Amino acid sequence: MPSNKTNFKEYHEKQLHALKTKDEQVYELIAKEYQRLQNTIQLLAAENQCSPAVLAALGSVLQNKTAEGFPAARLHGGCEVVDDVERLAVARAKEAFVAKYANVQPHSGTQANQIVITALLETGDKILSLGLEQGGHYSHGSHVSFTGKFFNVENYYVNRETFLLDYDSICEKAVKVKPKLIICGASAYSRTIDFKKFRKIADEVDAYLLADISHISGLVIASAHPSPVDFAHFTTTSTYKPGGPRGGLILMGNDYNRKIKVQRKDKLLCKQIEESTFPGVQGTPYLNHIAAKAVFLKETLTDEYSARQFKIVENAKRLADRLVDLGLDVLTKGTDNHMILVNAANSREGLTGVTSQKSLEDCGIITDKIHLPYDEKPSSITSGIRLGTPIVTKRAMGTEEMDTISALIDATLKNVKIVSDSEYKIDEPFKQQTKKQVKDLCSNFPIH
Ligand code: DSN
Repeated sequence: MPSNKTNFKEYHEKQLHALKTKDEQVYELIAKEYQRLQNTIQLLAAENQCSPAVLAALGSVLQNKTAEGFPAARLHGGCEVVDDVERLAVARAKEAFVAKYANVQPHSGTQANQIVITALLETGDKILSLGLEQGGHYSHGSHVSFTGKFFNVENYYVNRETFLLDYDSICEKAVKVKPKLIICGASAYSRTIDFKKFRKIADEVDAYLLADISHISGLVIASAHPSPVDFAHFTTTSTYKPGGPRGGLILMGNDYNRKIKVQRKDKLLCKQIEESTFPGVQGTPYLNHIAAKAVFLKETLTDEYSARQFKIVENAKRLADRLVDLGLDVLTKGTDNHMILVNAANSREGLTGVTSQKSLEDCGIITDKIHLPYDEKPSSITSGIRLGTPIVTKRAMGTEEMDTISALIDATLKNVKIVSDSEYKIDEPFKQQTKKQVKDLCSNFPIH
């Protein structure tokens, strides 16, 4: 291992060289993915681009350290450096989210949820959450996830006409179900979530409240969306969606000192969360990811990051407005966050989510098909597509580019020749011409 700064730099330069010389196949695939990103318009609401500094921390020697436990309470020796790394990440997470407690160890957003849920609930306890088909998430209670398998899950729904959360009906459902845990936060909801109302509902039925803000956590850091941290007992997020490394966080605000009864003894909730993390759900934390989270969280404290979060919302609003003007059926007619939900099936006779996603991808525009609330199509087909603006905004695209992108989407969806719910054809000259327009646009806004 190098012993001074010059050697340390050389050590990292050698990493890329080693990959190229030792495994050209993987090196070439990574290079190919880089080109794909540069030459296509990424509109995935659940994706972002982290900085080279975050990538450097991910690719560092910290990946090799085994350090089960928490700082100053590890099962392994040689942890003095990684203890400092983890303490730094915790301090920055607390600063970024204005939280009183932060746990930076979850390997993902799903594991952050798993840690909280298993810290609070016994098998068979009741959870009330937004169903996956309504815009929720697998880890909020889907029957195919651990939540649905081990807990008794009931769902609340968005309003059938407005597609908005209806807090009165959620409250009614909570009173009826009496859950031990209510989960709020969504993977497909484009309007502001009222976390204060959710807490009021949770208090009314004496339930814990978990706010999973994975999709909007960057906006929350910048105050471009209200924060749940002091309303929810627990706030969780994945760290890649707001622009950091893969991983998760658990945050606590006003309730961090609250106690829970475990085997008839009072225990601090945050202590219970730590035991649920290790040894409850995970083994050794990924120290390279924790270092990368620290680097990312420092970035979130800059004016540049904060301004970008507001621009993400501005771009999403513009894109949604233009799509509405062009005659597409945008759910709720717009957005308050980074996300736009389009009912493709309502926009053009015969179109489905999957044919929309695939035909757009053929032309270099990357989106997700999405099961919309009350969607009657199967989940492999769907009626909708979900768009998001974090990456195009990171590339410094703005209003003019949102107008260009909406026109390209509209033209592509009009050009598709529908064969069936899952099959379509698209004119080759149209495809080549659109791909070129996309590539030209992207070349003016490279990913750094
Ligand atoms: N994969 C994310 C999404 O698509 O929203 C959720 O984890």
